[in-house]
Amino acid sequence: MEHATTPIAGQTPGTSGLRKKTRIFMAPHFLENFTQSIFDAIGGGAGKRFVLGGDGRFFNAQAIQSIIAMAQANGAAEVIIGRGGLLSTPAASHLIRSRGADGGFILSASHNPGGIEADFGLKYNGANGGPAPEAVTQKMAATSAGLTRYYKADGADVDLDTIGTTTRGQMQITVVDPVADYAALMESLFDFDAIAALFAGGFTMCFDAMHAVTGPYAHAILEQRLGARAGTVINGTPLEDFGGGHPDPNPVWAHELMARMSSPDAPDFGAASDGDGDRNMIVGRGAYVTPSDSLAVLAAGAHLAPAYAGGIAGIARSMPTSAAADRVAKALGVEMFETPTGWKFFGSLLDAGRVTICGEESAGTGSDHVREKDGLWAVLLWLNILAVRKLSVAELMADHWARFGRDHYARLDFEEVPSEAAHAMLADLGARIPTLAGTRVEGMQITAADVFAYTDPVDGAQSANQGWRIWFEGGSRAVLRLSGTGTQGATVRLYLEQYRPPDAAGSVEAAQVLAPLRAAVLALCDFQKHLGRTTPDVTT
Ligand code: VG1
Ligand code: CO
Repeated sequence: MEHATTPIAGQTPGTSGLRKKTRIFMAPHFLENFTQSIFDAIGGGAGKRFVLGGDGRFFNAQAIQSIIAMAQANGAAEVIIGRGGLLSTPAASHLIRSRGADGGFILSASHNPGGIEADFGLKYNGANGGPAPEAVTQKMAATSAGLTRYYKADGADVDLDTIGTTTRGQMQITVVDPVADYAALMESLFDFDAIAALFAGGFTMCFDAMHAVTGPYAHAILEQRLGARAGTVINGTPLEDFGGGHPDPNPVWAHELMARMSSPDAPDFGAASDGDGDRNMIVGRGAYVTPSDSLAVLAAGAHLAPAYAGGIAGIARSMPTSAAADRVAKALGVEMFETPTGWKFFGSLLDAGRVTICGEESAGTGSDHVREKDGLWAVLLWLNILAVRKLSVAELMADHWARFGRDHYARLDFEEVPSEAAHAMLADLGARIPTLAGTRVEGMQITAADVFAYTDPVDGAQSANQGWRIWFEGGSRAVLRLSGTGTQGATVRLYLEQYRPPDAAGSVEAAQVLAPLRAAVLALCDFQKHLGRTTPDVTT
């Protein structure tokens, strides 16, 4: 049961758990070492109850069998597993909370592609259902660096396909329907009658599950419970390699959905979710909604859904997310928080009841119903708002901008660039940050610049170096940071935004509004010199 091992380099969790190439996770002792580091970092597994599931990508089932055997050998009392080893990230968060578990292991590399040559990941969520806070992930990394043994029971694989309870040594194994509890939670939050009436009235929708975990959830909730016509959900069967695609819901990777939404017979409403079901993309007929705007629209309209009828306590957004939600918070007279990137930073605010709605520019929105972002939740809140307001997506957006003005926004991703080049470029920028205010670049005046640091307002935890921010005359802002979810080289993210008040809002394209800002930042950082290019791989 006790196996000797040696530390394996590179076991430091990033923005959302540990992500590596699948073959690395499959290498001898790699998964075991990191899993044992988690058990050690949380004070052991003895007597504890854990939720366990993943997004169904290649190696999911095998990894689950290993973690079951390790939970048993670490003395756990129970593991609660989604049938077939499947659980979306928000459904896992809900199960941890509703079953009073001590924590949960979620196997996913989220929006990264899956397969033996692609990516795998493992994240640990605590008893509140949310991602382990930084202090705990730092402990996991430190433990992994000195690990000399792990505990793993021998024995045959557990049957993951039959709902019910069995035992292994001291440990109970409970296999549950991955969808049922989650669907019931959604029904408790939203006006399902109003949404069902919308569909019965001829409203059409296309939901692209991108061959990932949300397929079974979307079929059950949208088609079976709410009466959306059969065929509403496309790519609805989870595949180990997500059909060879990136399960990343943005206009680039969800091109099948985007093509449908701009075709002459486009449905009224389109949506997509990512590998593990925590992200969402919203698109109307010919009208893509940026995630930052979606957060603002959901916060402004949440009171139209039964769960939020009493109003919201506050809103939190990650720092690179646009200020659109800030305008809503101001209008509602509620608190607004700006946190570092990653859902773990919302947990303390949600637990303390300071905020109800949270979101990120990367297509993540959620509320206090779980402690993760939640793709289908966002889709259902959109449907609930549309059902009450009886507007199209384009009309709802026009209405929102007429009231609040518009935060034109773009994120440019420079992917898989050499790590040294990315670090050199940002070190160079970092060195100049203190002296940038008052200088001009490409004809634009810089008004302020800093390195974002965060102190959690609830528990005082501090996080430094969370991205570089530069403000320009006219109120535009640029943010640069390095991705913490990639598995190869470095990815530089450049976020651009420019506000235009209601009287100036209108049909101007974001790309046009942001062009001078984009040129200024590319020149300021000298992307050409450092990265050899000024064209991003993906713009969202
Ligand atoms: C990205 C996004 C971030 C998100 C994270 C996890 O991180 O930018 O907003 O929280 O992915 O999303 P990074 O460090 O690569 O920018 V996912 O759907 O795990 O789940
Ligand atoms: Co995800």
